[in-house]
Amino acid sequence: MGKEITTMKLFHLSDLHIGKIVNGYEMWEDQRYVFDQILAYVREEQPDAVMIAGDIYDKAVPSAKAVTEFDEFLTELADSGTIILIISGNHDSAERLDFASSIMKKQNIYMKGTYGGEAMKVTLQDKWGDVNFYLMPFVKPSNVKNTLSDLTEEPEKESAALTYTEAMQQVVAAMQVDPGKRNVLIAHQNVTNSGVNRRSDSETISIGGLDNIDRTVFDIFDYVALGHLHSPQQIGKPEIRYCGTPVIYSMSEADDQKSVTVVELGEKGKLSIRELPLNQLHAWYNFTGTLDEAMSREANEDYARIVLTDKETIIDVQARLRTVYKNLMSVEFQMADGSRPEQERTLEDVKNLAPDEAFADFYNRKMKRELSDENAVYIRQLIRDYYEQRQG
Ligand SMILES: [Mn+2]
Repeated sequence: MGKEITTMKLFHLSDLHIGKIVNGYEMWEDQRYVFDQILAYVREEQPDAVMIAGDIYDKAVPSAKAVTEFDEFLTELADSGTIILIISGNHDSAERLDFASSIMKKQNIYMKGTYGGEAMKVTLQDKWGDVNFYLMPFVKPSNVKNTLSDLTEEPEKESAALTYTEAMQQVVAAMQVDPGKRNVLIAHQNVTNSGVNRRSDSETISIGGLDNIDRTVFDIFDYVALGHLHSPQQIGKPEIRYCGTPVIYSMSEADDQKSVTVVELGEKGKLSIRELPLNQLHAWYNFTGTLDEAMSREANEDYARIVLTDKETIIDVQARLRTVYKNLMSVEFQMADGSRPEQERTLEDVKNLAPDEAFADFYNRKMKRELSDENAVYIRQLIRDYYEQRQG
């Protein structure tokens, strides 16, 4: 298209979560600090396309401020002359993201919010020919099943629920990917390698791997630009990749080096991947020790989680810690032997439990008796229904 491109250079981003609030802290400044670095990289590196693999916003109904922030970011991206490819994630409202998408195409912004039976296909060219981009918004098996009912002649097949992997097979089949061309998929799903990937605390949990998609479903693609998991990682091979959030959103990501993933496509079968580091406005600080030790640090603005090992009760612990830790995110207590006081549950404990186990534990503590089998079944069903509806 116009200029001769020798190598196609792509930026891969995801999970911006614009408007996210963490432990009561608004992250506007943190987000803008990182977005400015991304825009500087775009001006410097001049990618042919920028892919944003879902979770643009943190909420399905973003605040006016969140919309304005994204608008500014998008406008500056578009002004650089790059092509922008965007899909919705599980946090986004698919319909809202589709708004004005046909007008935006004229600005080289391709947005795919809803899934109605096919992914959006965008074809770019370089000296080795076509590169086909498939924009696949976040989909649930039920979305896919609705689109299949017209096609299948076998009603008994329709009624059977699809797993995520099966649904994804259908979606990929509908793309009719030409294996002779170079193909890039943009998706926002929970993709696993032999059932495994690396999660972090700022993602919305789902129960029991229900939403796992085996990565082999995507073997036909030259590169798979994924969103959904918040720590950067490859899934089974370098070409199936989560770029991770650009901003740190939880303590479990404290040691992540956040980055922009840069993918350069050569002729079919040739590609290189590198990372451009993104600095954070605030460091995330995780401390375990006595109050005295915690207070010996210089005053700072780190996002801090303090676990205290003091044995005696401390008055006004939050207020005292805040004189040193301006951005105190949480305070917890731990006994000197490493255990926590009896009857106390921390987020760490509960996090390792399945939702139904966490409820049973809560019930047991409140009611001082065990949850009956009958009620346990009921609760499990309730939780399952809830996640099915809310998904992700
Ligand atoms: Mn996300």
